[in-house]
Amino acid sequence: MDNTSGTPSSSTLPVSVVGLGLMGRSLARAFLRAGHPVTVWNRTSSKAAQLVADGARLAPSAGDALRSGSLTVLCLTDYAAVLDVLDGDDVGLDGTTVVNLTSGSSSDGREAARRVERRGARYLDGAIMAVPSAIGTADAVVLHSGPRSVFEKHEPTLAALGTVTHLGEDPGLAALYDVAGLTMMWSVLDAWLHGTALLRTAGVDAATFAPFAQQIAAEVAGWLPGYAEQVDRGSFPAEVSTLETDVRAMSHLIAESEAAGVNDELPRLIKAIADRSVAAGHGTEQYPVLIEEFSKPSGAGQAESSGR
Ligand code: FVH
Repeated sequence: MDNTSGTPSSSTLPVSVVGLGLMGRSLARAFLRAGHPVTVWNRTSSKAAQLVADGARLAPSAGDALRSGSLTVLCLTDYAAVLDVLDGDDVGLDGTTVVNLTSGSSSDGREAARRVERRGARYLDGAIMAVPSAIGTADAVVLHSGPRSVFEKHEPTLAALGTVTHLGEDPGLAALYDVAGLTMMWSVLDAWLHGTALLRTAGVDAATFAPFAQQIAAEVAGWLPGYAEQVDRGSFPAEVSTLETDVRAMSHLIAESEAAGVNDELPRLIKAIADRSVAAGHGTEQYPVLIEEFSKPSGAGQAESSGR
């Protein structure tokens, strides 16, 4: 940034970090490395020792930390802890900017935004898609949602943490993307582990299966943009195979799992969802038609297919 006007460059803007657990300490370290004056506060002050040795200032209270930064990053266990801190006696928020990187739900994020903005502060909610050691590198993806103008103003500072993105004005979006990413991650890992369990019964080890599994995962990932178009259009013509054909293959998967003596809960769940869709008349359509099953509460789908 041009600094000839006397305007502070982004790296000289003071930043506060409240919450110095494993993640909070990494965030504070990244701001220090980027050249920011950093104020820190933690309920257990001893966790600040190394950061203070590295140049951070330890605030005597959370309120002091919130007054000291051009923005304050919160990274606490959960939203209950966030409210404990923000509702503290000496905490005034008027005119401050709070970036809350604590994990929580979309409603937690929206509620925190309402409370903070009501007290005269600007608020961004966020989600960290990285481990502490990645913070400060491009591999650390940090999602933000809330007013775009607030994000744009602080983006050069937040960029010290990694690859930062703004998802939209709704403060609940960061948490929603976070959990959408988690459902992808655990579903892929569970599928790989189930496949690994099957192959191990024939003496094939996990390392041998892994490259094949990687290839399948990459191929399926390539289908997503086309399938997303079908979902957004709400039209699911069978271009490659019908859901009925997929359901027959699901039966083979269950039978193979039973015969091999491995856990069959995952294929049974997969087939139960597809069976409901076939029963609802979608057997000749393509797989993404299952969005209709995923878009209603679980009980509703089960009740319909059992005639309840
Ligand atoms: N660590 C990670 O890899 C993940 C990556 C993805 C995102 N998470 C989220 O980041 C939040 C913090 O996680 P953390 O790993 O830093 O957690 P801890 O090391 O357990 O630190 C928790 C800090 O919260 C403070 N705290 C808790 N309750 C209160 C409270 N009522 N009042 C004030 N502070 C509170 C705690 O203070 P202390 O116990 O040291 O006194 C720690 O500073 C989290 O949302 C992850 O999901 C990290």
